[in-house]
Amino acid sequence: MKEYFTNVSKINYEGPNSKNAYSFKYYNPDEVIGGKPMREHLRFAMSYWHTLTANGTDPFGAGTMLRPWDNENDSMSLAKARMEAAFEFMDKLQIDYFCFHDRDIAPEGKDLAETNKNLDEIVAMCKDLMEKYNKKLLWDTANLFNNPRFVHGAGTTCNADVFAYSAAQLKKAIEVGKELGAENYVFWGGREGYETLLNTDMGFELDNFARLLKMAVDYAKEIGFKGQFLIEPKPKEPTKHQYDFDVATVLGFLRKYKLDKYFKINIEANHATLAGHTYEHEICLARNNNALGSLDANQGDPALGWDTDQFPTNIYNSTFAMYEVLKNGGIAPGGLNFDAKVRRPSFEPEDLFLAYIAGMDTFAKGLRIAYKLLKDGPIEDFVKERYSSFNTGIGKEIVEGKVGFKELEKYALENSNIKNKSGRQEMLESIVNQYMLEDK
Ligand code: XUL
Ligand code: CO
Repeated sequence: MKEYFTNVSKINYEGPNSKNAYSFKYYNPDEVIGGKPMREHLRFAMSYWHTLTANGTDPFGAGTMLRPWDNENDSMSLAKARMEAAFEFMDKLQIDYFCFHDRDIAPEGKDLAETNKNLDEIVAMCKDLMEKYNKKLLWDTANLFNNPRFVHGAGTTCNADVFAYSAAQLKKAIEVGKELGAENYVFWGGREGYETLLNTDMGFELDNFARLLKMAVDYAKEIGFKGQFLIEPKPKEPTKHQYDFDVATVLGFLRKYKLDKYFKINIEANHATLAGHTYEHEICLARNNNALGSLDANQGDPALGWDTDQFPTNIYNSTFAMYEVLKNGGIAPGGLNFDAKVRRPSFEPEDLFLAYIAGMDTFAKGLRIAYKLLKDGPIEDFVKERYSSFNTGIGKEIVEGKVGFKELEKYALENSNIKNKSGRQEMLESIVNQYMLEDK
């Protein structure tokens, strides 16, 4: 098979003292941490769209990316070249999983039938390559946002014909997931939201969205698709009000429509910050509701405030994210998908490798620090002690449901000399720093 990335060979672990940019400093895939190899803790995935399909266009200018498949001029040859390159890329970077939208991997044809035919041809090729390279599909999804037909939404459109088209596209994408053994299936509601209530029946749109998801659940059951369904929240962009705003909103929606037992959540860092949360807040909330499904790893830029999808390089953020993942007992069958793109001026093919190395090392380092922090337990011990008033006496009776307002009033009247303890936030932050800086 043709080699695409001729300037880069396999990326190996060389440790923190290596000066070789094309090596891992912290990610050592088979190194065991807490009884599990790093690759199983992290379950890294390549995002097909940012890595193979994107060309660096922005609202102000044309694409800048130089790619080894640029000379392919018909759309199917281009799709095939990208698919071959994708596996070479994952192989060289030791990435075990990948994720795609249906339209990332194969071009649309003149109608849905031809589009599906294109997809079938590429999926067959993908399946062979997955076997050859021993790579797995973390999740697939349907792109229900790019084509102009989705201008008013897909599941939340005002046009029944578009709803039907969306259902058909979704049906096919679930079949593709089954064919390739996808471990999850993601719903990111690209156009599921609205701009103004002046033309929108919000209640009806949400009912319809639930109808579409219910059909997906029924169809998955019918064909025996076993992957976990996931919803990926995002508060805004492209619409002003995205219906799947954040984890809390999605949980409320799923419960209202009795879909909560079929769906978990795919949490993206940049979407969390756009919603005014931290990544770890969203992960913790999902974890506490048994709804943590998978993670899209990236970061935004606080000075910009939109979905910049940058490669994650902030070790505080990756540490806190991995701390939550470890507390969840791991992320499987989810994983860590780099929903991240190189900056427009990082236009050489080598930049793709350097960006993934940066992201993978950032999360590997985060995992190492989080593991030690959790194992030694200074934070956990502090938090446990902070709530210790609920372990005995009146606190225990509250937790056990043995007292109500009257008993508590009696207790409060007799114990009005209340003493609180400090929250010690600065001390705790300095403990985290100590673990960050001392970890080798
Ligand atoms: C968009 C986004 C998507 C989803 C998959 O902001 O995050 O790429 O991850 O559709
Ligand atoms: Co995403």
